[in-house]
Amino acid sequence: MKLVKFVFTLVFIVFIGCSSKSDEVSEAKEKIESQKEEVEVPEETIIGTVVEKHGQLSVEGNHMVDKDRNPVQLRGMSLFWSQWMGQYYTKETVKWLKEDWNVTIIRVAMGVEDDGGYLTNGASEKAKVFEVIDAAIEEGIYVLVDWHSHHAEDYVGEAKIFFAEVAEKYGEYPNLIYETYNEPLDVSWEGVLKPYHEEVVTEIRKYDPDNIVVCGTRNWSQGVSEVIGNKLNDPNIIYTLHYYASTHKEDLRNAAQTALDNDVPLFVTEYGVTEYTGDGAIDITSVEEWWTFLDANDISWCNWSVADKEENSAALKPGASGLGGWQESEITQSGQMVKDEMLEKNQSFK
Ligand code: IDC
Repeated sequence: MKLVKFVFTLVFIVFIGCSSKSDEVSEAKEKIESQKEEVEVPEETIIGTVVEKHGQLSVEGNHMVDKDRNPVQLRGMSLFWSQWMGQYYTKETVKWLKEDWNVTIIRVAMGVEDDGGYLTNGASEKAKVFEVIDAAIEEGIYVLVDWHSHHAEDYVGEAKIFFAEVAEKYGEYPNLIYETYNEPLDVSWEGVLKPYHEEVVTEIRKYDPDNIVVCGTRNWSQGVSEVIGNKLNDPNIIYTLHYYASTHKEDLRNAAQTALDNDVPLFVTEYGVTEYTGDGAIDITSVEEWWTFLDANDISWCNWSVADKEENSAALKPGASGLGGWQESEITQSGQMVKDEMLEKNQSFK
């Protein structure tokens, strides 16, 4: 709307400038009023990008807020492990997901210790991840940079080098959100995870003072209760909650609610509509219960995953192109449910 107002002000000034007579001025005013009708933007479509609208994100209490300090909820897709599904780490996929699926955020999952990941193939994996970050900035969506590890405390040096490089290269863009550890196993928050995150956050903050960092919690990022009264000492940290709807239900939501009630902000950086294996049944009722809970608490989410693997959490059927353009026949049940949810609930940015 600001843009529209600005355009009319300009037109108005030009008219005033051309005429010194008051009747001409009032004629001009009438003309402006009549033109206003024609270019009014429909309420449901926002001109610009989601990042132009919300800008710099930060944390207030248990909420992620935008540049105007209003709570903001992002909904988007997670890419699959970078080393195993690199064909979707493209600018075309990012553009298609934004334009056709309404994503407001994309997650890159940098494989670390598993075969072919960052520890053995740093240069090629970084190139894929940077291509997606560049595309997200170009498209004006948020991008979550995930260190997709289950043992990151064993490689803290590598995590620091990687995140320092990302922060130095991209930290000035409000699009960036860091996820320092996808899913720790059964290791102590106090003794291992919190110190790990502190070390990595200190590196990030050397180059990027303010973008949000999301920190993984014990037991596949479900141990959010442990963070209560034991948060990191940085104002812009959110804590990770992961679930797979057919496996995890009310108990985990209750734990999440208790964390929120104790001022622990949460971000669902990954969830699936299937069982925790990434395959198995889709429990539609549970999927809906989770979405209702997340909406009620303005919790942002990314769905696992943009992949064409033969498993039920994959959004695409085998062979779907890495250049986007997917027809309905190439989208799985999971992909279609999640796409419909975003088309219904995310604002449309054109
Ligand atoms: C799964 C993939 C599966 C792959 C496996 C390897 O879906 O194809 O064989 O990784 O470990 C997570 C993880 C995510 C898992 C996913 C499903 O973050 O990497 O992907 N999941 O098991 N946490 C809970 C479930």
